[in-house]
Amino acid sequence: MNIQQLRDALRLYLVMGSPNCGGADPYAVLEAAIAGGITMFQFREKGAGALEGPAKRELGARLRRLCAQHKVPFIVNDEEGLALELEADGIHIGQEDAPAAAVRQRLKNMIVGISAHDPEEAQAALAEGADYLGVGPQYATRTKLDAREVRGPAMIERIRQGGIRLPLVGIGGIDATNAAPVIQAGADGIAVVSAIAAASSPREAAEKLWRIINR
Ligand code: TZP
Ligand code: MG
Repeated sequence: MNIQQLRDALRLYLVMGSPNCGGADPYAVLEAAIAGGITMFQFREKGAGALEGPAKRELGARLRRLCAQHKVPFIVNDEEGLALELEADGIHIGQEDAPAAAVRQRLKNMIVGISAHDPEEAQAALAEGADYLGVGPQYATRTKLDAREVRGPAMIERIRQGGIRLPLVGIGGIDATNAAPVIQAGADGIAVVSAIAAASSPREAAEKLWRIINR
C-alpha cells in the first residue's frame, strides 16, 4: 500500500470490539459498517466484558475474514502476537505499549499506527517508523477510560504546523456533529468507536459520517 492509498484507507476508520457494540453481534456491526462505507477497521477487544483467549482469537479471525472479503484493511490493537496470528494488515500501538521502533523492526510488512498526543510524540513516532498517527482525544469520550485530556482539533493543526505530513486520523468522541473540524484541522480521516459501533444503525451512521468527511 502506498502513502496515498493509506490516506484513503484512513478516511473512515472504525475501531471496535465486542464491548463497544451495545449487545449487538460485532460481526453484524462490522458487516453493516462496511456496507456504510468504512475504509479501515481496527480490532480492539478491550474493556469490561472483553473476550479473552480462544474466544477473542476466534472473533478476530471472523472479523479478519470479513475485512479481507471486502478489501478493508484489518488492523489489530496493541498485540503483536495476535496481529501475526490473524495475518493482519497492521498494528496500532499506544505510548504505553511495546516500543514502537522494535515493533516496526519486527513487523516489517505491516502498517504500523501509533497514538500521538502532541508534536513531540508525533515527531518521535515518525522517527520510529510509524506509517500513520492517531491523534486524540479530539473530544470527550467515555469509550477509553484511561484516555488523556481532550486535545481538540487544534492539536492536529499544531502537529501539521510542526511539519508532520504523515497520514493522520483524529480519534476520541467524534460523531456526525463534530467530525468536520477534525478534517479541517488537517486530518486525513476520523477514527470512531461508538459513533458507529453503538449506533442503532451502524450502516446509516457510517454513511452519514462518510458524507460529512467527503463534503
Ligand atoms: N483512543 C483515544 S480515544 C479512544 C481511543 C481508542 C476511544 C474513542 O472512542 P469513541 O467512542 O469514538 O469516543
Ligand atoms: Mg494500546
